[in-house]
Amino acid sequence: MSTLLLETTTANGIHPAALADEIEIQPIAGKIGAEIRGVKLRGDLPAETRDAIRQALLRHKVLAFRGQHHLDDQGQQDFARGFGELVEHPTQPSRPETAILELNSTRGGGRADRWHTDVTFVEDYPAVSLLRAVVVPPQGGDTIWTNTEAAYAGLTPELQALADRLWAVHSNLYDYAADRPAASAADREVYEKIFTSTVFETEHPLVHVHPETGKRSLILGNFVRRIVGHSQEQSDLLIRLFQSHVTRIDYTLRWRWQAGDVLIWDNRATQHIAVNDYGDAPRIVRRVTVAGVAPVSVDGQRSRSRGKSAKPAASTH
Ligand SMILES: O=C(O)CCC(=O)C(=O)O
Ligand SMILES: [Fe+2]
Repeated sequence: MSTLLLETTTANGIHPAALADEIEIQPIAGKIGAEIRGVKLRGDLPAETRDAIRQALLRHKVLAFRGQHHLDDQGQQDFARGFGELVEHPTQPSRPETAILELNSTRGGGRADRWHTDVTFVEDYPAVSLLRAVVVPPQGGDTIWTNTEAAYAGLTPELQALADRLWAVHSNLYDYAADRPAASAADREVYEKIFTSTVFETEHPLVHVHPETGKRSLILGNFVRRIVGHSQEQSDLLIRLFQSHVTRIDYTLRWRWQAGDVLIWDNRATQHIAVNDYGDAPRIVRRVTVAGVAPVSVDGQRSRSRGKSAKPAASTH
C-alpha cells in the first residue's frame, strides 16, 4: 500500500492538513488501476488533493472511489470540472440540464460491450471519463479496463516500429446488426437513429504521444474501421494483431461495481468494456467526459478529421 504523503509545509507555511484531505492510493492490478481512499469527491476539493488525484490518474490510468453516495449529477459534474472543460457526447443526448450521459440496460444503447476508447471517431476525443454507478445488477455487469501504454511497451521493438508508422480510420458507423445478432430491438434502434445520426470519420495514428506524460500508447478499439493505405483484408489482420495484444489479460483490471462507486480513466491511455452477462437486470451508470486534444503521432503529426455527414440513407434500416 502506498499512502500519498503530502508535503509537510507549503510555500506559504500553512500546514497541508488544513488544505488537503489525506488520501490513500492502493494499486489494484499489476499494470493498471488504483483505489483511492479517504476522499469524498466534490467540486471544491483543495488544490493539493485535486493535483494528487490527477497525478495518480496519469500514473495508474484508472482510479476507483468507493462509497460516493453523496454525489448526484451536479456533484459528479462539479468534481469532473476539476479535470477540465466538460464535453457532451457528439450524438447521444445528455440528461436534462446536464452534460451527463446515462447508460441504462433497460433502455436502448446501455451496453458498452465491445472494447473501446471513448469517442475515438472524433479528432479531439475526451481526455478523461468519469463513471458513477447508480444501479448495479445482483451479479455480473463488471467493467474491464486495459492499459494501452503498457500494451505498447510490451510489444517487440519490431512491432512497435510497425505500429509507430500506421494510421487508422475510426468511425461510429459499422454494421451493428451483423456484429450483434443478439442485440435487442431497442439497442438496435438507438444505434441506428441516435448513435449514428451524424457519421464521423477520423484518422488517428496507431501510436500517439500522451500530451501530459510524453509516453507512447496504442489507439485502437471498436471504432477502428481500417488501416490507412492497406486493403480491408490486410487492415483486419493488422487490427487483430495489435488489438489482441492490447486486450491481453496482463494489462487489465476488472471492477466489481457497488452503487456509489466512481471510476475515472485516462481515456488517452486505456480501453474498456462492460461485460454483458447480467441479462435483463437493471444496470444504470452515468458518465461525464472532459475535453481532450487531437492525438499526435510519434513523428509529430496531428490526427485529422475526414469529415462528418448525415447518415447515408442506404444504411438506415
Ligand atoms: O457501462 C460501463 O461499465 C462502461 C460504459 C462505457 O463504455 C462508458 O461509460 O464509457
Ligand atoms: Fe466507454
